[in-house]
Amino acid sequence: MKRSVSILIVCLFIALLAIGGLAAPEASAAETKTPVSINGQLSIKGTQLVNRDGKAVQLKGISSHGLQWFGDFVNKESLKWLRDDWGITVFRAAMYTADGGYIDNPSVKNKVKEAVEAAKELGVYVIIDWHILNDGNPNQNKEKAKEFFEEMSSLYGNTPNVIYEIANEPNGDVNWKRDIKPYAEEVISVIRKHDPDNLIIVGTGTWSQDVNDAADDQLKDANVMYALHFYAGTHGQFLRDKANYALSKGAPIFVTEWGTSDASGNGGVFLDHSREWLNYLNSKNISWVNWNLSDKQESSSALKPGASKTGGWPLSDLSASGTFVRENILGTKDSTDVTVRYWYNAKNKGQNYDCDYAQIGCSNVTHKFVMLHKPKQGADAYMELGFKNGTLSPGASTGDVQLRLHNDDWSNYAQSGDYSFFQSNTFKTTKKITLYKHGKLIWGTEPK
Ligand code: DCB
Repeated sequence: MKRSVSILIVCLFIALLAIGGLAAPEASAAETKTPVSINGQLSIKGTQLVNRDGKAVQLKGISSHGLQWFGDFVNKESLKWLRDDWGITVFRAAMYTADGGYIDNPSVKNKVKEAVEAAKELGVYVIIDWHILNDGNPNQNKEKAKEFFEEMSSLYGNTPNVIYEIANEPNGDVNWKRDIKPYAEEVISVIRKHDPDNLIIVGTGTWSQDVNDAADDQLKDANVMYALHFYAGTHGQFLRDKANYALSKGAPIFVTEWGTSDASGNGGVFLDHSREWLNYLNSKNISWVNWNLSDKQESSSALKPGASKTGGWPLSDLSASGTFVRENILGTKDSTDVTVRYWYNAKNKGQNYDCDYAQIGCSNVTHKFVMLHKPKQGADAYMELGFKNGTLSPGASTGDVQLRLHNDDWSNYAQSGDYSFFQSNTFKTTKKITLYKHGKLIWGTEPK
């Protein structure tokens, strides 16, 4: 008897290689090749972020939650894990100013320094975020901001890793021309005394949605970008229209914060809307940072409550948001080398493969059989599929792939005990068929 195997791969992970996608460190050369060693000093060309060679780069990463509450998740170990297992190229240290943050508790600044030191050692970019929120007018604590950025730029002015974000989300009765721009000019001039070239990102009105206002009245500095923030459950096409307008006026945009949730940080998650946004950002090569790295019980948090504070997270410790964000950081590193494993018992018999039908064409599906030296639960072998000549956009599907396997001697399989086997006439999502990117597990659970 032959066995039939049908696999439909809905692939969130594999996006087209965006022009100028950021090269990722290779595992074998992790000591020497890092996002910063590859790209060096960043700057702006037109509206595009570019590396030291003038090549377009798109940074992707995650933000801390408020450091005064969830600072424990920010350390060298967690950042290393995020670099190596998630593929982040940028990390954001969100230092709230109000709500028990820096103004009342200046020592939270030490967490920022710890994050920057870790980022330097690990070769990732790091955003120092002056996280105004309830204090919606940045002028409220302008002198404190100048003092803070004076110190940061003195310390890190010649470190290419550092990016300054000088006003997270102006909101309330604030206006670009009257309030935000004059504030930015003062803070920028303080930073530029010590740091001539690192990026400075300036928040915009309405919780950093009014990039159109900034675009109409831009700052003079050559390496300034404007913050655009969105929450997928709340903000849609109207906000992408504002972004398009800003770009058309030559204003560079950096999404230093976005969430899969609604604008409260909770609700949802809204993954279809998130996908629409990420497709848009990727199409424009706009860098992005997701909110947030914490285990808070709210949907925008990447980790489930109680997750480790020092990385090492198994996929089962990631929330729906964290899973989605990791996949979208990893998946767009590049478009090649996706493999799938079907785990089963071959009992040392020679294995044969036939492809009956694949929507993408059987000739584009490759296979190999791998016998395990040490059998696992429900598997002494796996069949690995690979794919040729194609890419999948996030959310796209390979379509149906129908295969048959048979033993050399045509004997029966006892397939009910096989790890990846499930009895079903229709497609179902299974975590027991595993998916890999460059040999690294990105979906499912391997047998023990
Ligand atoms: C921004 C803030 C960020 C906030 C998220 C989600 O605020 F920059 O600090 O994070 O977006 O609201 C949330 C945390 C919660 C925490 C709360 C207060 O996830 O755990 O309790 O901050 O510290 C936005 C963004 C957009 C809009 C409103 C806010 N909006 N907001 O479009 O209306 O009011 O915080």
